[in-house]
Amino acid sequence: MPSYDSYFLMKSADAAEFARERLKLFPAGARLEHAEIGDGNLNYIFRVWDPQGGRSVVLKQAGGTARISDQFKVSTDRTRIEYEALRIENELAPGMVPATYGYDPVMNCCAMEDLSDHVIMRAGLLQRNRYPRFADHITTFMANTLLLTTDMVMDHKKKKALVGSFINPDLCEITEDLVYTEPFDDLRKRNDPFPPNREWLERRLYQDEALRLETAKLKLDFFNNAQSLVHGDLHTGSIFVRQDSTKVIDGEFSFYGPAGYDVGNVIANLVFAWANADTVMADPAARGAQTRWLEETLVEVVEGFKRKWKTLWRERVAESTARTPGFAEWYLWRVLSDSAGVTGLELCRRTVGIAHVKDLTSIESPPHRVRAERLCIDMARRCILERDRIVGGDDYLALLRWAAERHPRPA
Ligand code: SR1
Ligand code: MG
Repeated sequence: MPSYDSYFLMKSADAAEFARERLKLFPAGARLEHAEIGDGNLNYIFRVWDPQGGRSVVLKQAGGTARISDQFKVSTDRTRIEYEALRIENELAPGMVPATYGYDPVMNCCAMEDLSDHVIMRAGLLQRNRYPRFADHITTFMANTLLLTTDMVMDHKKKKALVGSFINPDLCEITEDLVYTEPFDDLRKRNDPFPPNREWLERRLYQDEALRLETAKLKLDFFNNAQSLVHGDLHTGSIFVRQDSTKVIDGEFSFYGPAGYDVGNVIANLVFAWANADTVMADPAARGAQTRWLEETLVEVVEGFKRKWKTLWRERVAESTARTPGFAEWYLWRVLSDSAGVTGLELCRRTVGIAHVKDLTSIESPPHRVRAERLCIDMARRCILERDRIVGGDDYLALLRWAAERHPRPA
């Protein structure tokens, strides 16, 4: 039996024993079942359950390189960061993240609630499910975690201490490279465009100097703007859903950064779901119902976020200078502009870069995938270039409709 006194990458049997013997999550002698269930880019995820007692837990362990590629050397400290972020998020937005059961700094492993009764939102959307509570839940999560961790609300020294404990250089570097740099300059030659779109993407992304200038400005903001404790990877693969429940997972990218980073990720991933549904669904009535729900959700994500942000601002902001007339409006406008910019960045990087989304890659017919990708990219470009004017849900809807019309569905 391993002692768990020095780090090694566990198999699922080790994880079961670790949960029982080290974390004491099961009675001594419990006969546990176990499986490795991870399919993400970075970590190893184990489900451990006790068929007799009925309890089940999930363990997440970090390895020294990413699962997607050994090129990414990533500090195992990310598990501590995720664990601490989960505890803060559970305080600020109760019930919107899995409960935590323990963290072990030697094995770089944390234990949390098993959410097997939920599905990953991206998969659920690709099965054409709809989640009526999602917009309400995710806007509560974002408004609460993003505004309540700023200097506008927090004691400034406590906030600075949090900034320090969430310094996350390796994971930020992944984002700086994959989101802010390589979609617009394939300097490491690791982009992975869909071949029929390769030249079109090169012209649209690598050869447009005005676009590249704006992405450089956005990257500066990501480097420097320690505004809020952001989740840092809030796409639909990081969200578990049920009809009545939403749970945000996978917080290892958390750090103090621009609040708009999370909002833009949610918006962009709803656009991917829309592009898939509008391109792939053959039956007009079913397609209309799915795309309408996605449009309403997108609008409500933006408008609900603004509404909840403004309410919280009135109730919770303590910084005296924030009461200066015009400041509250200016501050929210900056967050919305960043959100629009990040929406564009996320749409670009998931299309051209190494870390794709199934919404696009699962489209089997080449002309259909070409169409879905092009509409995402044309919308993305305007989100980046015109971000200061994109302030409401209807602005996104207008851009989505404009891009879809430019690229009609293939017959
Ligand atoms: C090397 S990790 C690639 C991507 O997977 C994660 O989920 C993040 O989105 C990251 O950019
Ligand atoms: Mg993830």
